[in-house]
Amino acid sequence: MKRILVTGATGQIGSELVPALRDRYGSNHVIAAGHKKTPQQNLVEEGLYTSLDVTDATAIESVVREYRIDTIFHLAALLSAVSEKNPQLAWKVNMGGLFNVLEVSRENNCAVFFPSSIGAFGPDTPRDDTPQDTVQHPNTLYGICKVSGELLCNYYFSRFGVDTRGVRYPGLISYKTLPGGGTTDYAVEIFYHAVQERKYNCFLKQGTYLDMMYMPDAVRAAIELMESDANRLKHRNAFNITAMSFAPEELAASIQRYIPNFSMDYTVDPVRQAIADSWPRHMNDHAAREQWGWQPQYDLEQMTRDMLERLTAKLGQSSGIV
Ligand code: VAH
Repeated sequence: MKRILVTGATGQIGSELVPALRDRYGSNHVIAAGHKKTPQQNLVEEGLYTSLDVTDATAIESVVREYRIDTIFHLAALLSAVSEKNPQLAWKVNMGGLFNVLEVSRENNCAVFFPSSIGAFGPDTPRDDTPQDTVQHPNTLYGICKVSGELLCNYYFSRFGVDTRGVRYPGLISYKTLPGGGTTDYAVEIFYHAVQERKYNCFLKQGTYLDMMYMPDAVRAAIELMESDANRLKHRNAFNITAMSFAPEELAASIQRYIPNFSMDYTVDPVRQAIADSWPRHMNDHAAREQWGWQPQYDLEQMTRDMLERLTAKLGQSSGIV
């Protein structure tokens, strides 16, 4: 039975991956680790939680040895917009943390899941039907960390035999945690504002197409990739995966089908607009589908309805959903 460590467990992916892993492998086999001293209650009440600074290699090694970890989902990182505000800290956490995890994994025979991103591509990457293998010249610190992370994970596999695997996540949408400083945060914020105020001021302009995915699909992808047959993997770090591609006005129209009086206007954030404009509009994820059976289950309409229903309940609002 796997013994799993999840770093960044209090973040957007971690807060949903940990419960899914605990359901699958048993609560006592999944250690949630975060930099926060006061994590979400469920992470503590439903299993083991430890605070962990991923820039401290000794601390990581101590947790891995204490709990006899054999698999690490390494999610701890600063997101794109936050990283542009503090690139030095972002490099220290994103690359220093990953290097520490890979070194501890090399010494303790752990498999490693690394979440790359559409941010690993840059302005000269083909933006439509973006190939699995293509030009990667990101011009954000976040993207430089992601493409460097992909290369480092591939190196630890080929040089040391560490079982590293990863995906290039699109923008992720979830209702359990608030956005954490990313460029795709609008696609989460919009739902909170739709349910509470029936209006939203979007920081990306109309026509800004980006790949997106609902969190249940993202969590399932991480688990399925780590459980897949290693012999079928021609790629490892990292697989393009996506579920949908939409622009802000299309998401707003989807919400209006359930909340007719919802309205949206725009105040463009030049920093996040520039980041979004350097990313693909839609990736080709054939390699993931062929090599480990990737298949999304949520499209825009299914995600919108589920998000609105769950946020209405979470926020205790009057439904307003037709
Ligand atoms: C961000 N949500 O916006 C993250 C993600 C593809 C975007 O990496 O930074």
